[in-house]
Amino acid sequence: MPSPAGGAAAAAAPLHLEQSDRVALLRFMLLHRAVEDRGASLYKQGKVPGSFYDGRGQEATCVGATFALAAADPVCPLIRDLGAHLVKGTPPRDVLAHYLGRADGVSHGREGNVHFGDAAHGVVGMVSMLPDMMVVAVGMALAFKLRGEQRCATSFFGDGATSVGDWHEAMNFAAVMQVPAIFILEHNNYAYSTPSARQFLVDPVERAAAYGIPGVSVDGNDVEAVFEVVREARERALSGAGPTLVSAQTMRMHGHGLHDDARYVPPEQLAEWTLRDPIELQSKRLAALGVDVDALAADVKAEVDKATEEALAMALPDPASATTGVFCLGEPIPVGSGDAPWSGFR
Ligand SMILES: Cc1ncc(C[n+]2csc(CCOP(=O)(O)OP(=O)(O)O)c2C)c(N)n1
Repeated sequence: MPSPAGGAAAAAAPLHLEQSDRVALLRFMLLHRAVEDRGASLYKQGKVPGSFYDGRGQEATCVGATFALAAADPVCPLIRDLGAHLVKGTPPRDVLAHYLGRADGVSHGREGNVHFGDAAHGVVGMVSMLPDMMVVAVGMALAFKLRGEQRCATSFFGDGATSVGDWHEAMNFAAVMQVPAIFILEHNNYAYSTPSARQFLVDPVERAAAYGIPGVSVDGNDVEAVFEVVREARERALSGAGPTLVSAQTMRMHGHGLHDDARYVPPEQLAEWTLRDPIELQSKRLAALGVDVDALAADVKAEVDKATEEALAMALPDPASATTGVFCLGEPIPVGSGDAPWSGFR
């Protein structure tokens, strides 16, 4: 049973985070939620084509994990992980322009929803979340190992994805080759309408040992705890000790997408997890340290208001350009031109 936000865990000062880092973690979670809320409202107004997915309630997992990575470490986020894009450096305006299908959005109007990448910032575009990106991350990690580069590759996936064969192949191959990979299981209790109890009897974090991989469980709604376990996993990866499976316990607070009202989720379960809201938890922690969290939230809102206005003013792509920019021609864009926000990298 989760404890209420702002409980005993809030008191412990994190060893590797300065106060500015702790504020940045809250800021990225606020941005994640604000951009998605805005995207959802634009979707309901009919301005966002296709469908719309979000990561409400899971912000701490993608933000905390990505914050622990260097600029040169690529990530493979899923539809729940907008925070990973934001931490890596993709601006909110470009994300909103992407939702709106604008020519200057991240995919230049070529893709919809949250299936986008941003190569310059080290974010790989999603193929499928079941869990093809894990295989892609293992391939990147193997390349880093063969080239002797001090980098690691991170892949996110849900509990449903652990039932697919690719998951087992990726776990096994990554372990055998001891590649510098970090696997982040977003254990959010549902895969579409299938609860975890119908997904597996043995928790995937316990299966990790069978592959020879350390499995670490973490409170996925505690952004600082997620940061710390991923920071350790990265150190392990870079030291040559191979991959880590991090299982972040969290909750999908919305339906699979906006088209899904999630009537199959018991209201008591949502009520229980509402008490563990990751933004509330970090806000209470920082307020206790004297941080003006209301001012921070107002600042984020103003940033998203401005980004929305700018994105709405952008042009749609020229239909004549529909077949250009779909495939990579020429040299791929080098990963990692963004800044890593964690003070530990400065
Ligand atoms: C090969 C394939 N089959 C089905 C889908 C449709 N689909 C997308 S996500 C999803 C459920 C994913 O559940 P989980 O892995 O637990 O992630 P969560 O949505 O909970 O974050 C399904 C069935 C897909 N994208 N790809």
